[in-house]
Amino acid sequence: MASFNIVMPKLGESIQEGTITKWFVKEGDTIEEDDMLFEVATDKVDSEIPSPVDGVITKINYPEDSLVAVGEVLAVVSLDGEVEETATTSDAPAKAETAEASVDNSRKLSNRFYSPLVKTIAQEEDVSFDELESIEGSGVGGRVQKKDIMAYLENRDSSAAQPEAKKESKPAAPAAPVAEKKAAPPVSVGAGDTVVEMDRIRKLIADHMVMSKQVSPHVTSVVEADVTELVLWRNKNKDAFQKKYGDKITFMPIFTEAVAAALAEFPMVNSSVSGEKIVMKKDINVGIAVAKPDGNLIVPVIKNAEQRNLVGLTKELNRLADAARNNKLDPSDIQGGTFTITNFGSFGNIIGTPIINQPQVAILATGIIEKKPAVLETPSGDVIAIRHKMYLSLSYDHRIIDGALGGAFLRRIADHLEQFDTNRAI
Ligand code: CO6
Repeated sequence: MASFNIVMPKLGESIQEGTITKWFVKEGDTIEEDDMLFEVATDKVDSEIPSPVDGVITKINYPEDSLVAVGEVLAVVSLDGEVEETATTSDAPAKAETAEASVDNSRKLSNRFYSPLVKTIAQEEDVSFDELESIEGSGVGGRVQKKDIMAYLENRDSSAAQPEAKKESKPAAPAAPVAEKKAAPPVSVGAGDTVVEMDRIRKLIADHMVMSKQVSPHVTSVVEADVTELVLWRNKNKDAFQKKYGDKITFMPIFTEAVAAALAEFPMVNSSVSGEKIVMKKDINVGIAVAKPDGNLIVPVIKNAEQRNLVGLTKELNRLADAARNNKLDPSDIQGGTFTITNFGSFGNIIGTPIINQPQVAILATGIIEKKPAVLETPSGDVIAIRHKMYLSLSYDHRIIDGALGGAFLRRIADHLEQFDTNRAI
């Protein structure tokens, strides 16, 4: 009897485990490919996971509410529907094969599902396991679909003359081990104090913040930008923009546009550290910190931000912010970020020192835009004028970004904002 292992998928770059919050199937159920199997909650997002195969569920290894590591076998599906035999045959586990094993027997574990169709195409086209793992999936939970592997093959064929490109797509060496977490001092609880249990997301955010500070030596630089022109432009155009495109334009899309342009000019900032190597990312994927109504924080990602115009950035930001606030984000919406912006100007703050969103190497905080008296140099001498100003703070990883680079990159973002083209048509 052929069987298939359903494993805990990896739903994000830094996610190592997930909680099964709901099973939609039980042992003995017949399922078809793409039927929903279970719901998993991670530190970033809740997601429903579909079946990559047809068959019968013969075994469920973990009950609801179990916290399970990525790659663990959650359930076994009999591919030929022999329910009784599977349940009673003692050698069934020995025959079980994972999708990955049939692609490359040297790799026993994968964090992703591959449907039999995708596996067959991979085998026929001689796609290695590492290559398969590097393909970005457009299906639910980032699953690689037929169209994804076909697009990959088309691309691979056209770049066959460049073997280096393929070499570079292999995953880099794992990051160096992180120093052990220090024990926090004991806290005394007095009469009248209230003790609140952290929820799951809060615990995970807390762990990630500590991890980031342990991994990266943070430094923060600050610049002030005179954004009067862009404020006037936005105020003049915001109603017409909403009428024309059906979306409200705030300052965030303009900040994102400036950041994406600066990242294209300073590719070292758009990177990750892997052991003793620096992985400079091809794509410029800008994460936006969104404050959720439950008090937690999530960072959906605007993919290929440098390729989008202001309308595209506005629409994508509004879609992501809305989905984030309503728990409707897809796992792919929070994956692949290469840089993050946190706009604490939203709640009136001026300057801050944000914590890097690992495994990225820098994060920008945008403060509130305020009217201020400023000295302007004019042909007839200095004058004091009322200008719209804001602070931009950049925290960066001093392992690979020194003050000169971090400072120049930050100044470039400010320059882009100050030089905003006020004649831009909407
Ligand atoms: N200056 C002036 N006015 C602003 C600013 C700034 N920086 N930011 C927003 N706004 C205005 C904005 O233009 C809207 O005004 P109108 O268009 O005139 O109505 C209004 O404030 C509301 O904007 P909103 O926040 O709804 O939309 P925006 O597109 O600007 O931001 C968002 C989208 C998803 C980023 C935002 O809603 C949000 O969630 N912000 C909080 C992000 C957050 O919590 N970050 C973590 C901070 S903690 O980083 C941290 C350093 C440590 C402490």
